[in-house]
Amino acid sequence: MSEVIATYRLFDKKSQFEKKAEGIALGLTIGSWTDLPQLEQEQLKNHKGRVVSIQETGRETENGREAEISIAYPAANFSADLPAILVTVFGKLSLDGVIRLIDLKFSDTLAKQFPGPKFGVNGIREKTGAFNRPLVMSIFKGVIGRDTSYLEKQLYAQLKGGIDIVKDDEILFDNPLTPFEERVKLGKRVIQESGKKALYAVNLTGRTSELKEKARKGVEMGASAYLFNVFAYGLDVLQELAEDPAISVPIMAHPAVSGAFTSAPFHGFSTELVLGKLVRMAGADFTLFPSPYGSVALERPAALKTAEMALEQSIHKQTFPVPSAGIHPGLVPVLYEDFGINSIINAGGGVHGHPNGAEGGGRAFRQAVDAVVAGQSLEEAAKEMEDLRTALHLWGTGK
Ligand code: 1AE
Repeated sequence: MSEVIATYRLFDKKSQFEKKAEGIALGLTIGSWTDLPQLEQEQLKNHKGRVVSIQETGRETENGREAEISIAYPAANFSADLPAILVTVFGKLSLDGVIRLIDLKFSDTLAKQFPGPKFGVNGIREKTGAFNRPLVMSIFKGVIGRDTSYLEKQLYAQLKGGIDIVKDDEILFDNPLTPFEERVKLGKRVIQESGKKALYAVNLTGRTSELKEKARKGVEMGASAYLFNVFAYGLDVLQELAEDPAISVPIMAHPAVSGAFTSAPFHGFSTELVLGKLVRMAGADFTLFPSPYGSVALERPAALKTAEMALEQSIHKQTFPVPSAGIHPGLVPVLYEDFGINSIINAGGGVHGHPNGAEGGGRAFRQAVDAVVAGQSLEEAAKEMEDLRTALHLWGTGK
């Protein structure tokens, strides 16, 4: 049967989890807060939610005992889109006390209705020509208030330093000094002139109704990738973009705003569900999320699970995990150990803050990556590599 199984973490002072689970299974499908005498058997059979499992975790909190409960919702109840599914499984329920949605499992027939990434990990490796190592990505910093000549200089420097992918900062919107179209044209020209197989992810911004047309036009003008603030717009907007055959470039999902509904421990959505599983289903080729050790840190288990969900076996292509924020070359060994070869090392300040500029910053990252992949310590590699040595001197090594 086509269905989605939602797993929740919830609490009860009296441990009446069966009653609670049955209440949710009925209340979010054919029931209400009070008995409905007119309910028909046929309705019950085809549309009622089903309690799949109830597991007490043994943890006791001020909210009562903790349990994880799973409920299956028949696909017959909703249209095959994320807005309908999220409202079904966590609509009013998200407002109803201490409860967190930690996972959604989609039956294959339902999952097939979602696009997944157009390119995925393998496609991005093909596009950048970077194999057998984590990729290196950098973020334009200090661009607001500057014009395209600054952007151009910085882009050259980053590519010369060996960066595989450059992205706009998520806070760079369409503006008179660096308009979207100019950034697209400049990116195409500079990448061509550099002779590299790099990508430049331009921030796709503006009103929702204008995004598709803007993205299509950008592709015609030579855009090689897009950054997208998916949580300010909604997952379905990402899906619309990803499904459009004319928007034939990779899309990078930025986590901005997601903390508003993932950060509270007992409410909202789990980080891994949103930043790992759902952005992948909706079509993101990359998912950015805070690493466990940078300036905006995510708890390590959540960061690891996010990467796991982006890469795990599924009918969809893999989404590249991009643990980010406050990353410098000294963190490359721990990033490699935690996230492995199929991940992207991403830095803004850690590239542009390098004393040898963005070019030296890019080189320092590439030197760090080459060292860890070869099983060499950063200290050892730094003896020969000046840019890496400078970076380690400035920011140190480790967490
Ligand atoms: C979690 C996203 C990180 C991001 O977008 C960003 O701009 C990071 O900048 P840095 O590396 O912390 O300077």
